[in-house]
Amino acid sequence: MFKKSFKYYKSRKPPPNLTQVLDFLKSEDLLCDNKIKKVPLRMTNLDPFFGLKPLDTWEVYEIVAMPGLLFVKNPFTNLGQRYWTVRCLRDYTKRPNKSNLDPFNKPEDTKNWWDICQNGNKLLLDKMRWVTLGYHHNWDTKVYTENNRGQFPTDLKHMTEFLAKVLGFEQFSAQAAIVNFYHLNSTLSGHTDHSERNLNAPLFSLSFGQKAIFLIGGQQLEDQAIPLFLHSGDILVMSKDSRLNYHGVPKILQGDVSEWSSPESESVPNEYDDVVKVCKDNSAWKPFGDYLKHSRINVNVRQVLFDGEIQLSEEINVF
Ligand SMILES: O=C(O)CCC(=O)C(=O)O
Repeated sequence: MFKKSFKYYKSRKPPPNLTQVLDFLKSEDLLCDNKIKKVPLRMTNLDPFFGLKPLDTWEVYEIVAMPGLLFVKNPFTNLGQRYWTVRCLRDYTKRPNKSNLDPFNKPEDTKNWWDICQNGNKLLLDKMRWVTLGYHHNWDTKVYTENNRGQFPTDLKHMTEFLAKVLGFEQFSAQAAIVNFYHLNSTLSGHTDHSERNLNAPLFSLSFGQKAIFLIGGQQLEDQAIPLFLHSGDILVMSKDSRLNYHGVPKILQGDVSEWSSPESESVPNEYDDVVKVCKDNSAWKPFGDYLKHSRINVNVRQVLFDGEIQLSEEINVF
C-alpha cells in the first residue's frame, strides 16, 4: 500500500488528485470528519521562546488513524522561520557538520557552500541534499557511533527541547539531526527511522519553505498510508505507536511566500542577535527568501541515547 500510494502522489503525468491529502489549513473540516483530534498542550506556563508564537495560540492535533502522530500547525513567527532558514543554509551547512557534498570538497577547502553560491556559483545551490548534526547519521551502515559525533547546535537543542516540554516529552534530549534540502522535483522515498538506540523518544520534524506531501503508513509496507500537507512552519512529531512507521515525501509543491514575508518585531535574546540582523535586513535576507521560493528545508531532530546516558557504549557500535 505504501509504495503504491507513494507512486500515485509522486506522479507528474497524470498529476494526482489531492482531495484525500489531509490539509490542516482546513482543520475544522478534519475535526468534523473525525480524521484528527485536538491535543491540549501539556505545559502552558513556560516563558515564551524566541521565534515561536505565544503558547495560547498553538494548535496541536493527533491523527486519529495514527496514534502518536502529532501535528503542530505552524507555531513559528515569521521572524522565527527566517531565523531557522538562515541557520540551516548559512551555518549548519558548514564543516565540521557533514553533508552530501563533502566527498566532492577537498579537506583543505575552507570555503562554505552557501558563500560560494552567493558568489555566482548558482549551479551548486541545487546540489545540497542533506547535512547531519550531532550524532551523524551514517547513510550506509545506518549506525550511529561515538567517533562520528559532532557538536549539536545549542539553539536547535533549546528550541526542540522547549517544543518537547510543551508537548509532554519532558525528558527529550536533542542529540542528532538531519537537515534535508528539497527542490521542487525532489522526493524522499519511504523508510523507517530505526537507527536510534532509544526508539521510545519522539522524533521532531520541522518544515520551512515550499509545501510537501508527506506520506505516512504503518510499520509494515502493506499497511494503509495517509498523505498530508506540510506547510512552512508546520511541525510533525512521530511518537509512541507511530515512531517506527514508514514515511516519505513523494512531492514538493510550489505555494505562497506569506509565511516568512515580513518579520514582526519581537524581543530577541542576545545570542540570537547576529542572525536576526540578517533576517531583518531586506537585502541580506533576499538570497535566503529567494531560495525558499523554490525549495523546502526539513529539520529532523532525534534523541539517540536512553535518558541519562551520555554516550554510546562500545558494544552497540559493533554490528
Ligand atoms: O522531509 C520530511 O518531511 C521527512 C524527512 C525524513 O523522513 C527523514 O529525514 O528521515
